[in-house]
Amino acid sequence: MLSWRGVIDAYRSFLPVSAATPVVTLLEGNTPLLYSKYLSQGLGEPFQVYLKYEGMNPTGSFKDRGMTVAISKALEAESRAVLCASTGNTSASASAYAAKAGLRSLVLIPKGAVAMGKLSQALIHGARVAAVDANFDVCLELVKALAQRFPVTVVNSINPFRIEGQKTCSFEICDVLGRAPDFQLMPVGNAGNITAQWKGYREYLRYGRISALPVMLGFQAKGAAPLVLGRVVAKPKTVATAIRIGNPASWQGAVGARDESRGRIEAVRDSQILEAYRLLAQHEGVFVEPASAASVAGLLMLAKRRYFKQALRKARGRGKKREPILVVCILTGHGLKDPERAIQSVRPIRPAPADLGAITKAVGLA
Ligand code: AN7
Repeated sequence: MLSWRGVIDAYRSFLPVSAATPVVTLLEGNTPLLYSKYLSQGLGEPFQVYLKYEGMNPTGSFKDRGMTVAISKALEAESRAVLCASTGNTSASASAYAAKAGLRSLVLIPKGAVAMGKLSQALIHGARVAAVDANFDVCLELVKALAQRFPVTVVNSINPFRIEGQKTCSFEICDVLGRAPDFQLMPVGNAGNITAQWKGYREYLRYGRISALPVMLGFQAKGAAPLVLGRVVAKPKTVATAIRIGNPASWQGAVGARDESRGRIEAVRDSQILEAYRLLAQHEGVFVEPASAASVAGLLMLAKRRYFKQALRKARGRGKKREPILVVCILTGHGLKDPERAIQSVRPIRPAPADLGAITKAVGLA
């Protein structure tokens, strides 16, 4: 088998690159698509649930797919510095790819609201990080203002090359399944990813790689759900810091994906997010960050409301054959990004003296 050489190499004909583009890659993409027996059994026949584990990308999140394209194009354009606002993962990815490309990386983060793992990545990759006394949405406005005054390349998803790269996630899903899933579930924050993946599916349809499109189901945290409410949220709140965003940049893209696919964007409570977070770790052996668990929280919520049964009945009514119903949940980021949250989310560790009786009790054997 030929070795994997990153998403630009794998999907070059779908991406805005030429022979002149210097490819900056950390061999992102080609992430696992895991079959979940537990979640499949929960939905029942003929549903099959798969988990697209994007935390397995080089910097631990899906952002790397967009960043390889954005940084390669920045280098091609002879940019010297890249700039982003971030709830963490974008800054981690931008800083790593900028380091590889020899570009400076400048980062604005909302002070006190970025998980430690992500912050450590931006810092160790050499970014100049400003912790701003404001939320993500304000940071993104400041980034736009800086970019008007200085010759820096913005690598937030308002940079169209980010969207182009991120659509490769849907390509991979189709390539592995042999068709598009019937339903795709994903967290939504700044809404670049749902915009990108919907674009990917539509392109695969246009080029005849698939013959039908998925229903797109996006999930925001209840305290940060502007797309569900239909209005900007001034003070977004959620334990899922990655998606603590009140005014998504790709608002129209998300609404387009929802409406064109006859999907939904719904809100899940923090308690549902944390329940799905533990479930994935304890039943699937998959450690994700809280924001990523929103897709599985959404799956469980919609299943409880019998949403999938209704959709199935409608599909069958349209005369579809008796074949499996494929459901894909995107797990956007790795759990190691936010180890503090993991430790707070389970039973505390038991201290014990080095004594056989005491440790027998401590590990629950007596
Ligand atoms: C793990 O890093 O916005 O809806 O600045 O890190 O495309 O924004 C991160 C977002 C989901 C939401 N899951 O994706 C940032 C940032 C994880 C994330 C999202 C993010 P979008």
